[in-house]
Amino acid sequence: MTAAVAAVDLGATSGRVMLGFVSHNELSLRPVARFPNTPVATIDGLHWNILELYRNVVAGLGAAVREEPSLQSIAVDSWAVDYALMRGNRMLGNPYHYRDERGDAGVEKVSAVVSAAELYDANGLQFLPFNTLYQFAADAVAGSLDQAETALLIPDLITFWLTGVARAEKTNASTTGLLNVHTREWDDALITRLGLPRALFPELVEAGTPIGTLLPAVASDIGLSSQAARSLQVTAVGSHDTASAVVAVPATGDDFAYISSGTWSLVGVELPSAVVSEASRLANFTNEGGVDGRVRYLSNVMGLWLLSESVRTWEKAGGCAIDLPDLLSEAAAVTTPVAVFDADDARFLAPGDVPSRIVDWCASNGVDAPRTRAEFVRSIIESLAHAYAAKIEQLAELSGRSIRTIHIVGGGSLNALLCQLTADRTGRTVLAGPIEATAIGNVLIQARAQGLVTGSLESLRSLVAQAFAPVVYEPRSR
Ligand code: LFR
Repeated sequence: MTAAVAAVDLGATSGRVMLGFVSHNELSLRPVARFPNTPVATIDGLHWNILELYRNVVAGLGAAVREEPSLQSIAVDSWAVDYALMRGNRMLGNPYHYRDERGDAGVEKVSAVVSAAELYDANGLQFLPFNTLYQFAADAVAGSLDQAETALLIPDLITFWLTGVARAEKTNASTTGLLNVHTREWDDALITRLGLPRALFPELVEAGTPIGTLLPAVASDIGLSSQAARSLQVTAVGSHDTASAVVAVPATGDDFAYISSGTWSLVGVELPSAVVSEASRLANFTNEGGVDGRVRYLSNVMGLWLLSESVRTWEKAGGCAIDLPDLLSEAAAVTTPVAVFDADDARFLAPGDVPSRIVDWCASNGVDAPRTRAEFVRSIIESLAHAYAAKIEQLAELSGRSIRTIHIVGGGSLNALLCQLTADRTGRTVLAGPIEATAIGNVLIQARAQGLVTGSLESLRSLVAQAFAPVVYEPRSR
């Protein structure tokens, strides 16, 4: 029997509500709502417009139950690391965006207490200046933690608003830097050492755990009777979007790497246990928690943010919209060599004029900068493919995994130039798609919790491979 579940997937630039239809041999997806996620800068920094997001989530769920009144389950995933501080039911402030610079003060504070090596031993995470623990340290300095009773990561906050139940789902909790990499429990020793209140951190749950039913007011907002609402479960899935995306990589065997390519590109392999060697720490590879206790051993590459932020800059300057497919075709037609810059340079993290920063990078590295928009785009895509290739070699070496194929999932899998250049620069076959891997991973873990499908991640992945055949890119000789 095919049944329907709803995935709420909040990305850094847009959100969506998707219906997923699943049985033991069928999987399909239907979008019911898409909405922009536009951050807001105020005098105290860069914030998520969380209430607007929630309003869109509720409206999207309303559309979902109108289309599928027998909906069985709902689950939420989003980008990682960011959170709201709560006192009882009250949100104490608007959540900050991870691209806000306040984390930098937190980095200094944390490093004065715990060395980078000790931290990696405890949490196994790559250094990113916005990891939650640095944001907490900045909050502590600002006195913002004084009134707080609980901290809820974004998907946990939305789930709390839907159900009234406050939990911390483990895949996303692993990105806080406060979960122990080996036990996958809150690291009490580290939390105490950092002077953070232990009570801030809710009970942990695994992906696949039922969380609760909708609050009566929410049920009525989405147009469900309270009786119908009783048979609709809100479920925890891999609530870190990347964890859900990795669930839906249509791979067979284990000699593959994945690139979850969206605002960020997460380049990694899935492992049974963490790699916390000194070489891994120095290479800044992370051990994030995956669904079913797997380890997402990966590295963040700056990603298509470089392109979207460039387009935003040009559109602002020109006052008119840019046709991205046209620009990508022009970039594909560029035949002159273009600069390959370090996509991970810290200067590209904050919102702003990325093309000028590329010119700066080229000037400080003695390289000719791109001149036309097509050249900039080509330079960005060549630089991303170059970064992917370097990370894939490091991954193979640090993890001991042999990597035969590379799965690109997420929005970037639609970018033929990026997929082909990745095949060329890595010398490996690239299998592109599905585009909506995150929503699919979210749907599948709900479906498994509902008993609609059974089995390991491998059997879920074979369902994905059947339903969404990837596009193949073979490496061209250079
Ligand atoms: C991707 C992602 C990455 C995380 C970054 C910030 O959407 O979740 O995995 O490092 O956003 O949260």
